[in-house]
Amino acid sequence: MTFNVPVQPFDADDDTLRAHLRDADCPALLMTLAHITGDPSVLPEGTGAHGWLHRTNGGLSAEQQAAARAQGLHLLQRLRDAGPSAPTPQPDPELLRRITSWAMGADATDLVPLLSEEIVLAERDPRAPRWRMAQSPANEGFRVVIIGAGPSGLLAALRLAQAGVPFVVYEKNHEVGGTWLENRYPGCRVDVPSVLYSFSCATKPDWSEYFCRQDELLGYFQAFAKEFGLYEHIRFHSEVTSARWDEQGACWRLAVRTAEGTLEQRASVLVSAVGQLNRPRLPDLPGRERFTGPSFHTARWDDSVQLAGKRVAVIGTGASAFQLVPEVAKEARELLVFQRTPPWMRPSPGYGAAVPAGARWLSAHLPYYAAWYRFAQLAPGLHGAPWTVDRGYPPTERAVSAANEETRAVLTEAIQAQLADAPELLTQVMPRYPVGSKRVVRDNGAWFSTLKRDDVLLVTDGIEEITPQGLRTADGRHHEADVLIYATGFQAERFLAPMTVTGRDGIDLHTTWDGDARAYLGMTVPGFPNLFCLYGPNTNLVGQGGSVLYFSECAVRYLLDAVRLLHRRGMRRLDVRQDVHDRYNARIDRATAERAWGWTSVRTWYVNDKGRSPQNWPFSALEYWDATRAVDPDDYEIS
Ligand code: N01
Repeated sequence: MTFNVPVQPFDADDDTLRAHLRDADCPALLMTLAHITGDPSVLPEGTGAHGWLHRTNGGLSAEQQAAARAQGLHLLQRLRDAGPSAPTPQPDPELLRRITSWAMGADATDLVPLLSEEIVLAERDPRAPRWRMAQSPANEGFRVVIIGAGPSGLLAALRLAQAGVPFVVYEKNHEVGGTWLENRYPGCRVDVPSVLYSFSCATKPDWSEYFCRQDELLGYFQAFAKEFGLYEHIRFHSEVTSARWDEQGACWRLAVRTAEGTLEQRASVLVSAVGQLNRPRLPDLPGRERFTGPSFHTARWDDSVQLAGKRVAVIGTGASAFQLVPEVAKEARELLVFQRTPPWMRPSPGYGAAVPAGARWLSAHLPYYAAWYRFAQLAPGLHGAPWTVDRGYPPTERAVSAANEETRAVLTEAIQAQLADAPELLTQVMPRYPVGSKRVVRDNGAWFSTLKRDDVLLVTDGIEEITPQGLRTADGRHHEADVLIYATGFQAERFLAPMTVTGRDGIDLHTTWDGDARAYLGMTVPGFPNLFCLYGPNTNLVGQGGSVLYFSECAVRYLLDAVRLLHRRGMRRLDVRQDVHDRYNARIDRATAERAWGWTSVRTWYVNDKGRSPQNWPFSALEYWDATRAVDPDDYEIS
């Protein structure tokens, strides 16, 4: 796999170009046209608003789509005839503003700085560090340790390598990929568009599916590590079990468990890239140990267990179950699905679909098309999503605002349309809480067509106990099962577990957090100098449009700026000020109270036992980008 391939010259005839254009995403094509021709009047008025509920081809009429394709053909002909010398200018800020405002359906002046990093040719990497660490005696011995070679850890490794900062990555597994290595249950795939669930500095024009499968994504991260020479920096089978801050030495002292025993290591800066969603949560149900058949969690898939001919029970109806259940139903003799709270589902016809050849061709040959297509996926999250509570509405457990009610109506209609012939099922699956309170899952029709099968049963009575042969529900019924699969999620709130982290004056991170993790910008914690968390507290984006990887890009840029700051000032310790941290978290909590997940009483992994969300970012994706562009030295005690 090669990344960032420059757009390729082409000599295809007109019919071939027309065929490619039939597969174009028309909003992306129109934005590309406006950009390359410098003429935003090609964008049809009254269209283009990319709301949270993406419509296929932006809701453009058939005539508007045909016009876009016709103009696209002229542009392709011009580029073909001009050959490699065809000019492909960067858009100027005003052009960017006009195109982006069209896409957002509102003035998007605030997006221009971000977009000037996004709308670039594949071979450019505007987010790469523009400094290099000097090789000087003062820097001798400086090294960064990254814990984890999942997506965030790999990105941090690349950026440190680009800045010439010595680093090493410790990874407990045998390979890179993190959660995408560990989760390989049938049907596992990304439910964020592939073009967004990849790094802006490693674009891939030929994703095979709009939402690619686990193996393709794992292959992407492996290729990323290989292409950028990261493997040589990674120590596999190496688990950091503890980290202790050494004030005198201004460094972290680490214990790393390896096959050769526990090694002592030193880190000038410590980066936790251990993820949130990789410690399986098994439900606290009586009898769990007594089940006599095979049982396992989705993230610990047991290939040795044959499901064919078996009566299989799946507990849970979250994002993992949504992917798994349709696949298990194809194999098992009978399938029981235990649902506690039904999820809201978002119609996503492209989910599970192949990217047509023409669309891939355009990404590889039409300058900026891939960037504008990525922007079209990113756009809905950049200004937030319809889950902000409107106190005047007034909010109820049905909807928290008029926009939230509208979204509910669209999603309700989509569910009803699929279950017109199954009224009993409809009652069982209709959520009774505001959209956005829990993670909304992708719907391409597979979920309900599976639940409607004769050999599949949805059970909505609460599970009372697990028995040696199955599960007993609150109505007293016993449901026999040969195999039990826990699609019950992760201990997401246990950030950095099971590591022991000891900061200044011997304070313990987990005691400090007391089960309620907080950090400044999701990254730094007072009393724990030079420690940076990636995908840390309150960095989970609920508004669709961004991705975990987008947040990692922001956080890693901030990390690099912190390292640069230390070096520029000849300093060794960077400790976030308590008041800065507290003010920031108070702001997060105030905003959370005004979001559907902070307002509702429905149970979710977004909120911990203390009733607080240590998980979600309550603002727009744009705000995180803006907040992490550079370190403000005034936020830190630097010594
Ligand atoms: O876990 P979940 P997940 N009895 O916690 C149910 C990411 N992800 O693994 O809703 C009965 O969402 C529980 O019920 P309830 C993504 O961020 C990404 O599915 O609590 N049921 C729920 O239905 C996602 O949000 C991808 O009432 C019980 C389910 O188990 C996160 O991972 C793919 C129960 C757990 O759902 C977690 O998703 C997959 C009990 N005693 C996951 N206990 C991508 O594609 C729990 N449940 C990127």
